[in-house]
Amino acid sequence: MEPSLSPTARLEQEPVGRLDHIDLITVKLPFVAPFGTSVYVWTHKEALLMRLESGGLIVWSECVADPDPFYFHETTGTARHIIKDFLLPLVEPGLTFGELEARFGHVRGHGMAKAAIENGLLILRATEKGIPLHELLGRPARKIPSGLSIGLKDSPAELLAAVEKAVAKKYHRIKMKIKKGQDVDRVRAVRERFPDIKLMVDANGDYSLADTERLKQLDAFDLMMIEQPLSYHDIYQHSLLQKELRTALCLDESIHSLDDAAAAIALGACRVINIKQGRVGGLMESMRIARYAADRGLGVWSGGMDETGIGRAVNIHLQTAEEFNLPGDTSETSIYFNEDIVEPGVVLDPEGYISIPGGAGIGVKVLPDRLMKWAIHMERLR
Ligand code: OSB
Ligand code: MG
Repeated sequence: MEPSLSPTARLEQEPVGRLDHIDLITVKLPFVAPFGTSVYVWTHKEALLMRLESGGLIVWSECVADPDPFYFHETTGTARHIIKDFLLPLVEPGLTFGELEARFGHVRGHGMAKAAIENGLLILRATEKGIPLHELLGRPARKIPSGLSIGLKDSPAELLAAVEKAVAKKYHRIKMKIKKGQDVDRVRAVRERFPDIKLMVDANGDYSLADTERLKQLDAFDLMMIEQPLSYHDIYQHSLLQKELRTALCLDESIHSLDDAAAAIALGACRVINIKQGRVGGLMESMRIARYAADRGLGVWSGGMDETGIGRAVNIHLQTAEEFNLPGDTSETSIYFNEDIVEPGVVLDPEGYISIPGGAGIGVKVLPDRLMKWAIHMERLR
């Protein structure tokens, strides 16, 4: 294939494999501790996993949707419905990934459902070729910087303790969740105690333009960025807010596609983009957004949905792309789970980096006993 093609253009020409069987398995894993945000407090990760079987190979992918529509409108329930009734019937061997994406384009939205299939088929393709996923994406291996997302805590003391642990682990940047009433004072407390750490905040859309003066107070703390301060649905108002703030804004919830990213950049609505591969419909659109945004001087990082080891591994492979120029929300498995469903888990090296799991595909193995222990639903689609 022509070496001049971009990695995504090359991927578009790869053939989609034959699917002998496809199963959806829902697991419900307890979190080590509740994860609090301005929109909800999660105590478990309920994940919709996809098992793809082809010519004796078995690979897995993960739909990043939650069972509830509190962070994003898609849920494990809507994803199951869209996958089963609309997307899977469009998957045929002999298609290229570009053609598959075009077919999926007929279904409006539902990026998390689309991503589960597209990523699964890309992982299958890499596994068939005997290469790691990042190599199929056209990227050499590199050590991935780590980042932690610290949920809302009951007290400043608990927050400081969590930050202290993360600093000791050498996380490359620390994000703390904020919400109205748990913002300026909390950030000040962390900043006073840790003057030099790379720190950012995520509001998950808790504020409105009426809170501009309050948000301006955050300019005093040398934050890397403020993630999604305004509505989950907004781009324009963020562009007005960005003009009032010195601190960079980062969009998460509002960005569902390359077109959204282009609109946000054209409007000056953010200086950083959090790319969640599920939220934007999969790895190929993620790479397009990353290229587009990095070429225009934006910060780009890979977000997380507190995934099991399957989705976590996908995010790690994606971040081999050099357009991901900031540490993302990729933390150690043990931050969320005592018992994950895969091996090996994610661990940080002494400098806080994450290494790419070796071997073909995503490089992690699903443990059948763990899967059975935590599964709450199973369904064969094909
Ligand atoms: O807003 O980035 C977010 C988790 C679930 C839903 C939304 C968000 C998050 C996180 C955690 O911040 C990211 C992670 O550690 O995977
Ligand atoms: Mg966020």
